[in-house]
Amino acid sequence: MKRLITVAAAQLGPIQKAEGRDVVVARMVRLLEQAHRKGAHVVVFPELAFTTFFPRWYVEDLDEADGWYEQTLPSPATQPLFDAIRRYGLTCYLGYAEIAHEPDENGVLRKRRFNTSVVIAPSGEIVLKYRKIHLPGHKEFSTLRKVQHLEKRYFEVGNLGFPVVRAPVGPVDGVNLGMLICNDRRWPEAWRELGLQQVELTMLGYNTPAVNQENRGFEAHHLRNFHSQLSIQAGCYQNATFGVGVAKAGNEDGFELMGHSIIVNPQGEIMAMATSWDDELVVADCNLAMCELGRTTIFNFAQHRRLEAYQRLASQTGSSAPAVWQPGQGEV
Ligand code: CDT
Repeated sequence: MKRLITVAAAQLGPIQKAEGRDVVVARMVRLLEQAHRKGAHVVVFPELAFTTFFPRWYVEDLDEADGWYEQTLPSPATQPLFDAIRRYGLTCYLGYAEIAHEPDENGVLRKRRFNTSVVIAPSGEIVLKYRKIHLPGHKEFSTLRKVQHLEKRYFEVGNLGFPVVRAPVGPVDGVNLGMLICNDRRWPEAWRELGLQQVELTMLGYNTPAVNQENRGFEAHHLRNFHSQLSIQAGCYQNATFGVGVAKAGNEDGFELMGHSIIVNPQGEIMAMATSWDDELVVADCNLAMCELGRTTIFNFAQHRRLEAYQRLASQTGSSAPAVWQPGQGEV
């Protein structure tokens, strides 16, 4: 039996450093209006959707950067977005920078900063929260790089694991919803955590520089998008899930972010793709029943996974060099 929902990727064009939340929120509300007109049930926005990609800017004292973060959600500035979600009866994925006042791992209450995403129900209620785990970049100002990527300075590693929840979406009573944020999409372990919870719709936003800025060797420009799509398509196929990858794209104060937002099916095929570097909505009709084929056959995890052979996966972080074979030694 078909379980059909219409999914929208709401790509955002650039947000300049000086631009205020009110302007961005108005642009997002326009995308929600379009999504409603096109019959969408769920809308996915990018990572850190309310601001420019601020981790490219160095600040000495993080407290001076509080303006980039949300202290509450909604706030007076973001309330129009929640009003539109409720008006149009949409489910929504939203990425934002979060300040939380909560105990740390030692039980000490303090101000904490996370790169966060939430699923918002049509009622405006927060259904699920995820805090980015694979933070790329570096903590201190780097003289080696062409452009700073200070996510490790601005955010703590997420402490909520990779949650999945079953919630109503549009006409379908229960959809298994999961989230990733940007760099997470490159890590098969993150996808598998979701796959092991039978995720059916994996939503992720990204801010990906259009060129490699590490300054440690040449990477052809077209590979930026190739690697992004390769990761999302493989993650969807190997975990039998639909996927929505949504960019913040375009030229932010002279720094380019790639676009190419996509909606992918559980076979790993791209169903729809953005073609601009601007605000753009792309939609696809997704039959969630498609997830069952992979989940019950080639990726039937209960039948085919071999934990006894995966010991390194959860015990070793960095790679280690293998044993060296010598001629005459025989089989190692
Ligand atoms: N925002 C984010 O995670 N961006 C990274 C850039 C990697 S280069 C430091 C990404 O994986 O797209």
